[in-house]
Amino acid sequence: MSCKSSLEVSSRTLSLSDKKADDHSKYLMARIRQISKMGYAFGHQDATAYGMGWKNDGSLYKSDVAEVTGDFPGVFGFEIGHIELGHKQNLDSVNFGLMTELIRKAHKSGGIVTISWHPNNPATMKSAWDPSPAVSEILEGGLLHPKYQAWVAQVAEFMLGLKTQKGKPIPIVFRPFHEMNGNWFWWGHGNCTPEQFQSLWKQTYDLLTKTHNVHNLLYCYSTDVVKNEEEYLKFYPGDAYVDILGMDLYHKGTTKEYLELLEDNLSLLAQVGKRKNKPYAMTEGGLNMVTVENWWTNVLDKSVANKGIAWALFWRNAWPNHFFAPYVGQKSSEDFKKFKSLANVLFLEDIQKIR
Ligand code: BMA
Repeated sequence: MSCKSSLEVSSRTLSLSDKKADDHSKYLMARIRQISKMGYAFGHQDATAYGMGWKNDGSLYKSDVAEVTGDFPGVFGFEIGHIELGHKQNLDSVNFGLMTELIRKAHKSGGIVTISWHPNNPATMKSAWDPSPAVSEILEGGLLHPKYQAWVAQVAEFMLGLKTQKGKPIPIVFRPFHEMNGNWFWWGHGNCTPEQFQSLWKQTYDLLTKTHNVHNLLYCYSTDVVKNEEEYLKFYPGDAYVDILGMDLYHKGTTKEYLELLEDNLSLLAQVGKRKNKPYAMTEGGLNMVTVENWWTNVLDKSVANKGIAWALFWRNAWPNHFFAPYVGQKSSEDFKKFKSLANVLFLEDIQKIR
């Protein structure tokens, strides 16, 4: 006899953008909604793939965050840039086979998995940061449409391959084409029109859901910092194509500026999320090298605690001058432990209970 929680049973009645979304995806959505009622989950990009001074070769399971606090993040971010090229590893040198295994482990332990995608520029084959016009060429009717279809087929194959040991699909929060209101990606502001962006989103969505029958994805729309709601929704493809709303909010200026930025942007995100009845999250963020000792409790939690976000995901611990979560001995690690112990801050052990 299977023993399903009441959350799992009630989740069956949830309606997602993908009308054929599987029950596991609906259950993930129900858990995400529940999380935001209790606090917010801490997330980390590539948490188990590598950290400061180490790289997972397949024989370990650890994370900088767990070394500091004793617990893993509640949300695990992964990145599939270069899957479209058929490469064995992503743009940050994470092997896709290992990634699949780490996603399986994160899911099995009760964590939430979110995947971003920084595809190369399909027109020039340079990186995602090459702003040369490309979107019009990959849309239906464009010269590069067949190539783009093949790219999405690779994404579909990866997503369909995400299964538990028992062969059940693993639900994923998929966050393609993010920060589109900025001008640094080929799908971003100034490099395509909002209408072209919306077509790109819908065509990708249709290819995944209809052509390839991928039904384990929740679709997350996430901008960079915005000035107002109009800017937030400028590229929005429509409620029928989005399940979760997000924003990427990095601390780049002074602390005072970041506090204001969080207040303004997350209040706006909350407003849109509530009106649309969609959960919302800080889909990326952090202070590079966490140079402020009490940043977690005094800057971050202070401003995000009452906003209703489901999670806040911090970017990858890549190099000594590019990391967003503490490691053992790092300046902010004592404060990070305090942060973890706050009742509203949910790490893996807390998330496990939401089921
Ligand atoms: C950026 C940097 C890059 C990385 C990219 C995709 O913010 O971390 O080094 O390649 O994200 O993960």
